[in-house]
Amino acid sequence: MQQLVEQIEKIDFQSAEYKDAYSRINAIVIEGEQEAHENYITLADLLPDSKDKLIQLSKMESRHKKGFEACGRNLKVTPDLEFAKKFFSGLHQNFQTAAKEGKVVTCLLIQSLIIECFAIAAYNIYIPVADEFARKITEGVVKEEYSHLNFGEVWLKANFEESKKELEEANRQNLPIVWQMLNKVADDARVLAMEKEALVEDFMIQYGEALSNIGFTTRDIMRLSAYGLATV
Ligand code: PL3
Ligand code: FE2
Ligand code: FE2
Repeated sequence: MQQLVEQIEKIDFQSAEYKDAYSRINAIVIEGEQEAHENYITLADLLPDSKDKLIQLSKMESRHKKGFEACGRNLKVTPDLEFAKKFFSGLHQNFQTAAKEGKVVTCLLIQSLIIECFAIAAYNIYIPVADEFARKITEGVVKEEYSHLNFGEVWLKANFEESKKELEEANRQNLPIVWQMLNKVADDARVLAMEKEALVEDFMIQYGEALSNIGFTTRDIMRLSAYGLATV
């Protein structure tokens, strides 16, 4: 704790180094919220029974995006959106392909499990080292992300047996992309006083819990949640 306090006191939110790293991380988060917004609209078409709920989630995502845009403006940082688009291209492409094929389970795994767990892990680690303005925004956002994760968990739990095989496959295809994304952001995250190890740990906890809530056994969870991690 004392270490964390000292670390936070040392952060200079206006240094050139901080602002440079923030221009990419802020863009990643803005782009992530935008992708999430679009993905929930697509999911609303794929799951007409949950349409209203999913449209509601997509609206929350645009609010999150606006919140993080304000965080960048507050620090006088211009987000590098081109970088962020590339950063998300792997998951973006896989989500689009799955949606075209009507693979709802894959779409839910990518958005409601992987992306939401990634966001929850990142936001939880960011909150204690954020500037005051961004901390308040991020605290509000992360609470809502749990409800998005919950939507995926509830649906996949209710359809567990018939989804299991597709979940395994989608996990195998998409989890290694998350580890690559973490690697790409690790240096910039460290400048913001966020450690890669903490991000990996928090992600594994969130994702493991989600898989457990859906109905996977501990043995399955160990295998699924670490898939591709050894290559990082
Ligand atoms: C879904 O609601 C939102 C998706 C956002 C994904 C964000 C991933 C963030 C990874 C970058 C790690 C540093 C985070 C810093 C937090 C401001
Ligand atoms: Fe969000
Ligand atoms: Fe979300």
